Amino acid sequence: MKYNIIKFSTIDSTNKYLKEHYQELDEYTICYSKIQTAGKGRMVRKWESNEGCLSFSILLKPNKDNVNLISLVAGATICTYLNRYLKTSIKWPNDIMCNDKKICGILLESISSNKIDALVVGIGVNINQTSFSEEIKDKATSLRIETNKEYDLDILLKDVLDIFFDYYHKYLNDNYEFLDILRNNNYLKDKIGYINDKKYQILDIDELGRLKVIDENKEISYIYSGEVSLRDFYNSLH
Ligand code: BT5
Repeated sequence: MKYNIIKFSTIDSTNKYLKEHYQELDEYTICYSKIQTAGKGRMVRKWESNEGCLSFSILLKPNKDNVNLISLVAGATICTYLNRYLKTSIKWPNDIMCNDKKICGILLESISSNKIDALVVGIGVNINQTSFSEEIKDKATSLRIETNKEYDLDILLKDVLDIFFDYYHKYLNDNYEFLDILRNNNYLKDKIGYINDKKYQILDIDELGRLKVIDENKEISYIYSGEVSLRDFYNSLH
């Protein structure tokens, strides 16, 4: 698989860079930076990306519907990779968890006029950090904290990209093998969570990548996108 990596030592955000330059860049360009000074999370949230975080973004120009699934492709990729070293699971739709702490976050952004012109998949994986800011220190972890080892980020990036492009090309050919990874490593399974402030029990992830949930009246729904709050679960941990 041919791709091109543009490497920075410091940048504001690798997602922002690809969004600004997508017209002159080839599909499968990767933007990778040692440090991001303004790493983005979803909505207006921030992603802390000091040295030791593997922060990169992938430029895609797919000609396909259902592109939301690409963030699940990215989640399955990181879970597959990290599970070589430790047990991680996917908090649908795009957080990777280890010991009830977040080890990776994913941000899928699209650039569109009439149709989708390009997609940027941003991935931040905590690898060599030994500490986090006060704000997230109780809910973040890194591969190094969990395994007591240090890792070479350049080698790691290549291994992760190999897995990503394997799942991605299968997805382009309608092979949704990556969904098995999500189902078999489903952090939310059987937990009680809130979606838009409504309480559900989480059942599974279906063949379209949707979250299957059941409410207190035993009514089943399928959630396409959104966020699950596990506030009762986390309160019970502390
Ligand atoms: C995400 O947002 O988890 C998406 C993160 C995507 C980051 C990548 S890095 C490469 C690319 N370039 C970018 O600018 N972004 C992408 P969200 O689900 O909204 O989670 C954000 C929340 O996670 C924050 O409000 C914090 O609570 C927490 N958080 C921030 N930094 C963290 C870190 N390093 N580790 C664990 N949790 C963190």
